[in-house]
Amino acid sequence: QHPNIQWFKEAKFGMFIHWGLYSKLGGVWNNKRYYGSGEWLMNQAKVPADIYAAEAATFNPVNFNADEWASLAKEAGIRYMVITAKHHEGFAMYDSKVSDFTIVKSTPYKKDPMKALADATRKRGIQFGFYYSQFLDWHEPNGGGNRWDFDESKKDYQRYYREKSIPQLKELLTGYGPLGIVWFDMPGGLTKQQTQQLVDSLRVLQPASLFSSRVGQGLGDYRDFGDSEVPPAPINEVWESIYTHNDSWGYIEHDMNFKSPREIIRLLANVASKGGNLMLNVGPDGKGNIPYYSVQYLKATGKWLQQNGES
Ligand code: JFZ
Repeated sequence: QHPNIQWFKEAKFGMFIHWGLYSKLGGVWNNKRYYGSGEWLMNQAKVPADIYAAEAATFNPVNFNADEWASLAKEAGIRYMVITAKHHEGFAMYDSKVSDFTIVKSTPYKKDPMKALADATRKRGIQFGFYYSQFLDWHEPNGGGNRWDFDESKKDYQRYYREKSIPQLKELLTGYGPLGIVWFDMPGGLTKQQTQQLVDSLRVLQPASLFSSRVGQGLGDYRDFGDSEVPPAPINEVWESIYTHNDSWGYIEHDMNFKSPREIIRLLANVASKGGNLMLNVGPDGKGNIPYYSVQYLKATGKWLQQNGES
C-alpha cells in the first residue's frame, strides 16, 4: 500500500472537474447538438485537428475564480479535487513549455488557471490533483485516438510519450507543489514494463502523490470503478467511484439533468457505506463558470453533511 493512502481512505468526497476547450463548445459543433460526453465532441464530430485548434483563439474564461471554486468545494464538504490538465483533445489547460497548444500560448486568456487552483485548494486543506490523458491525444499525429486526420499505421506512440506525454507529466508533477493524486486515464501503447518505467520516473517527482488505477497494467495505488459504477457490496480495497453531476463530464449547454442534493447524498451514503470515495464531477463552461445547479446543489449537499455531522 502507498505510504500516503490514509487521507484518501478517509476522504469520502472528491470533486472532479472536466474543463478544456470542449467547455467552450458546450456540445455544439456547426449548429448541431451532440449528446453524451461533451469532452468527446472533437471525436464525435470528427473535427480536423487544425480546425479544432483554431477554437483556442476565442477561449477566454474571464470568469474563472480559483478561490470561488475552492471555497465551493470546501462548503460542499469535499476533501480532494482533480482537474483535467489535458484531456483527449490534447489542449493543455496550464502553462506547458513542450507544446504550443496551451491556454497560455494560444488563447486570449494567457494565464495559467492551474497555478491559482493549486494554491486556492491547498490554502483550504483540500488535496489537489491533475487528470492527464496520457495516451489519447487527438491533436497530435503520434497520439492515440485520432484516425480521422492521422494514419494509424504511421503513428509512433513511443515518440508521443517521449515528446509530449512524459514531458508534460513532468511539468505537472514539478510545477504545482505537492499533489494528492495524479489521475491517469485510458492507458494504451505501452507494455507492462514500459508502464512500470513511466510510473517509476514520475514517482520520484511526487513520492507522496497517489496514482489512479487508469495508469494501466494494475500499477495504480487504488481502484477506480468504471464511470457511474459502485460495487454491490463492501470490498476490502481502497477505491473510488466516479460520477458526473449531469450526464456529461465536460460542459454541455443542453444537458440539464443534474442530480438533486437528495440524489447526491444517497450516492455518497451508498459509496461510503461500502468503504469507498465518491468523486463527483462538475463541468465548468467556457467562461469559467461552474453551472448554476452544480453550485446550488453542492452547497445544499454540504449543508446537509454539516447538519448531520458528516463533515
Ligand atoms: C474516460 C474518458 O474518456 C472520459 O472522457 C472521462 O474523462 C471519463 C472520466 O474517463 O472514460 C472512461 C474511461 C474508463 C471507463 C469508462 C469511461 N471504464 O473503465 O469504465
